[in-house]
Amino acid sequence: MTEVTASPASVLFGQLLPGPMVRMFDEAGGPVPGDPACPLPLPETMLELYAGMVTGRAIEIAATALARQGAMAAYPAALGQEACQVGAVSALARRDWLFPTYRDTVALVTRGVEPAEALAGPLGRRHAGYDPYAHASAPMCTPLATHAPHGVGFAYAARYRGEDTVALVLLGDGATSEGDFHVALNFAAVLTVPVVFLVQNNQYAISTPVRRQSAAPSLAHKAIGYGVPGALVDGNDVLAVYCATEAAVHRARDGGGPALIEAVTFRTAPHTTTDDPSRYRTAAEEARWRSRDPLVRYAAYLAGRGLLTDELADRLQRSADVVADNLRRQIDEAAPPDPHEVFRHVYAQPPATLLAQATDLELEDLDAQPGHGAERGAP
Ligand SMILES: Cc1ncc(C[n+]2csc(CCOP(=O)(O)OP(=O)(O)O)c2C)c(N)n1
Ligand SMILES: [Mg+2]
Repeated sequence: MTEVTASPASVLFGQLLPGPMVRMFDEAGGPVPGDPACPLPLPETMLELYAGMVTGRAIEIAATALARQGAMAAYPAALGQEACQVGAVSALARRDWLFPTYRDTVALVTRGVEPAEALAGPLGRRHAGYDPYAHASAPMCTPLATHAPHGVGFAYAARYRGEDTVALVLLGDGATSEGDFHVALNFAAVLTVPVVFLVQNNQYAISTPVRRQSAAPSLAHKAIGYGVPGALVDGNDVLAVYCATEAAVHRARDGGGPALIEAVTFRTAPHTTTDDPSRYRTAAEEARWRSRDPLVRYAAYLAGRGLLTDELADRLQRSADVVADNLRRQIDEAAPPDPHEVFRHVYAQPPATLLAQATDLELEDLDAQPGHGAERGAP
């Protein structure tokens, strides 16, 4: 399976139209027929990818439970998408930059962000929660695709300064219908910007299935209109995602310009903890995708290659459980957020409307103190 004759970048991105879906192992974790698209990573890298997915899943389960217990208003879990996020981010160099969405907690944790910091947004805590510069990761973006032009501008600016930074922009299937996605692809292509767009096609944009989102043969096909090569990848095969992203990142760093990767996957969780997916998808569809669980498939693959024993799998699960326990403890023990924080670090000179709201909040604080409400004439 390690026999790769041409470079992965030329195989995957040598033409604009996506080729057949890239897979390094099949749905049972067995070998795929034909030539592999990429050489295999080192065994330790393959195990790191597995450990990252196990930890990612433990965090997503813990975060979902915390949301259901009221610690967050809602949580958009990426259960089922661990291979996409761990595989893509692991292909970056430290100096590269990640541009994540609200669903990319696992991607941020893979980048080294503390889980509790990565969850700051849904927890309603301080701004991004983490230091973007310390982790070369932009704040999570909730407006769909607005971070795509940011990623392009960032990578363009880095190249202008003589740095060889590549930006990885993560997007959802629904986000590919946004104007910003198209603007970003166009600028990136015309200016040969070192940016990789990775679409996690998890089949739904809230309740809208991808077939009602786009009439394109695949989302990777959208690239050709901009002169960008597209690749279709099995998003539940972590080695395929890793290999395609690594090839795209190298190509971008070498001056080859942007690429679009569509990673085909499924969110087994609801859109957020406030959503009821039984309203728009069937139990049969969910069961079909659960049988392609990226962790189960990869564990079978690694076991088949003699790299993962039951004992090692247990050990990795136990360390992931410790990470999830720490997350729960940190969130339980954290002081409540200071609501005044939202007014800080946004504007050098805050507009009058914001200043008025900040003053109202301070007056409310005063009212809450014994004796003050009466002085201001409050009932
Ligand atoms: C510009 C914009 N419009 C609408 C929304 C509301 N919204 C939040 S998530 C979402 C669906 C996004 O689907 P997709 O891009 O597939 O990402 P996924 O949630 O599946 O990861 C929508 C419409 C938004 N956040 N931003
Ligand atoms: Mg989606």
